Amino acid sequence: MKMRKSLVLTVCVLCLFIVAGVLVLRAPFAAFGIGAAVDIYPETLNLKSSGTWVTVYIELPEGYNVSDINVTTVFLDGTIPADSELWKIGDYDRDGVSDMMVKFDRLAVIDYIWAKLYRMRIDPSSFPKEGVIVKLIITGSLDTETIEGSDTIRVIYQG
Ligand SMILES: [Ca+2]
Ligand SMILES: [Ca+2]
Repeated sequence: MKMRKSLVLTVCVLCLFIVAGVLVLRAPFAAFGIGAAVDIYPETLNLKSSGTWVTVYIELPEGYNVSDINVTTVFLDGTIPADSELWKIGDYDRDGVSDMMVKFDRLAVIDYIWAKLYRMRIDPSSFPKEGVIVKLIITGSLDTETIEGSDTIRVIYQG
């Protein structure tokens, strides 16, 4: 009887360790999300441009399907939502890996980038001729997991 009690206790303690271990191992992945490959166009964005969209292509690692991305969860820098209608699954770079194309309102992106630049003390009067490299983060969700990826573009102020 005593043996059995200690056996039950040992099993319980082991289970606790396993549960704790799984939680610890899972945490970093949950925090950062699935690493997505992100390509943002135009690669050089003129802040004076009058184009309608900023286009982003998202690829996921093997084992994940871009069609599972819920477009209403896709945001640029956690601030600007992707257009909920204008998305498409394809293979824009013809590498055999499916990608999801999403579009962001270009004026909203430009406004957001200006706010970012002002924080860097860059304004229209002090804009560097060669432009400024800006990193943008794209996030979104599959059913239960989050995805995250980033790309850099060059912003210029010309014309
Ligand atoms: Ca790129
Ligand atoms: Ca592709």
